[in-house]
Amino acid sequence: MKIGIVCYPTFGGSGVVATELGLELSRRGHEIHFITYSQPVRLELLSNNVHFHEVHVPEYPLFHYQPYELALSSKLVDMVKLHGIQLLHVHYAIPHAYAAYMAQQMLLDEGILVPIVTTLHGTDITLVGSHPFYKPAVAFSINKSDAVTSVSESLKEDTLRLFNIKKDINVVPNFIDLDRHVNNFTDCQRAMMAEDHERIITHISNFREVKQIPDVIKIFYNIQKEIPAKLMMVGEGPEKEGAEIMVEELGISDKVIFFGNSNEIDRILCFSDLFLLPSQTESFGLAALEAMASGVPVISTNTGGLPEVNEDGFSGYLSDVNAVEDMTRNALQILRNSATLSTFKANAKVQSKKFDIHKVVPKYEAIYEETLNRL
Ligand code: GMT
Repeated sequence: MKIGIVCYPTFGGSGVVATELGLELSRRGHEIHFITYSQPVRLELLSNNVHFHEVHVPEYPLFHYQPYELALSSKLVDMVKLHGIQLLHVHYAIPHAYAAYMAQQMLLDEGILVPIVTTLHGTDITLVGSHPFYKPAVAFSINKSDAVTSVSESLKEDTLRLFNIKKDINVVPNFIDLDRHVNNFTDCQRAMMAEDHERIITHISNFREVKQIPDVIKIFYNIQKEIPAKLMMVGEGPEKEGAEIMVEELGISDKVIFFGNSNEIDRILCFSDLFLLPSQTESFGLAALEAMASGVPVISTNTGGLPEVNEDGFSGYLSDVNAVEDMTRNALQILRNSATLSTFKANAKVQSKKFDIHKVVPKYEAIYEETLNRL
C-alpha cells in the first residue's frame, strides 16, 4: 500500500508512535509518505519506500495566526496526486483529521477517493479537543474519518463520553520494537551517572502540567532520604524551570540531573532502576512502555490507560493521582532489596512483550485493508 502519515514531528508520544509505525510498515513492504512541518525526530533514514514531504506555511503579516491546516490540506492533495497515495493515516485529531477531511473533499472533486484513518492519542481528546472552542470541529472530523482508532480502551471510553461519536472506535495499543529497543549496550556507562550503591530513578516527558513534575521531585526527595539515589530528568517543557528551582530549594541539586531532550533515551533507560510517571492523566503512557522494554519497573498513577500498560504489583505499582506518600512507599518497596528489584526488572520486560510491534502493526494493516475494501 501507499500510505500517507500525518503527525506532529516533535518529541512526544504521538509523533514517536506515528514514526515507528511508518518505519515498520516500510519494512513490511509498504510505501510510506510522512507529511508534516519538519522531519520527525525519530525518522533518521529516508529510503526508497520512506519519504518525507515538508509542509511550508508562508509567513504573511496580515495573518495573526498562520493557516497551517490550509497549507497541510493543500500539501496532502498535491502529494496524493503526485505519489498515488491510497490512504491517509492521521495521528492526533487536531488539526490533522480536520485538514485530511478537507483534502479528501478537494480530491473527491477531481474524482480521487482517499480514505482517512484517524488515530486518537489522548490530549487531542481529553485536554485540548474537548474544549468548547474545538469540540464541534473535533467531533465532526472524527465522525467523517473512514476508520478511527484509539491507543487504549480508556481513551475510547473518554472519547465516547466527551463527544457524540457515531463511528466505531478500534483500540490499537501503542507498541514497542523490542529488537531495536532492547539495549544492546555492553556498558551504558552507569558509572558516569551514579555510584554503584546508588539507585537511579528516571522521569522522561515533555514537562507539561499534566505530567505532575512537582510530584516526581517530591517522590524522589522522599526516596533519597531513605536510600542513596539519583534522579534523571529527561525532556523539555514549561514545567522544567519550576522543577529546577524546586530541586535547588530542597537542597538536592547534587542528586538530580536535567538532561533536556535526548536522543539517547535507550542509554539512559539502560542504567535506570525505576521510572516515575505520576501523571494527572495519560491515555497510554508510551514512555512507561519504553522504560519497561528496557527492564525498568514503573511507579505510575492509575489514571487513563496506565492500568492497561503497567500491571500493579508486577511491572511496577499504580497509585491515585497526587498520592505522593503511596508512590514513595511503592518505589522503596521495589528499590530497597536487590532481589526484589531484579524480579521487577524482569517482570517489566515480560510485560512490555504484550506490546510487541510485530503483534500490533498487523492490526493497523488489517484496518487499512478493510477501509480500502469498503470503498
Ligand atoms: O503526553 C503528552 O503530552 C504528549 C502526547 C502526544 O500526543 O504526543 O501523548 C499522548 O499520546 C501518547 C502516544 O499515544 C500517549 O502515550 C500519551 O499517554 C498521551 N498523553 C496523554 O494522554 C497526556
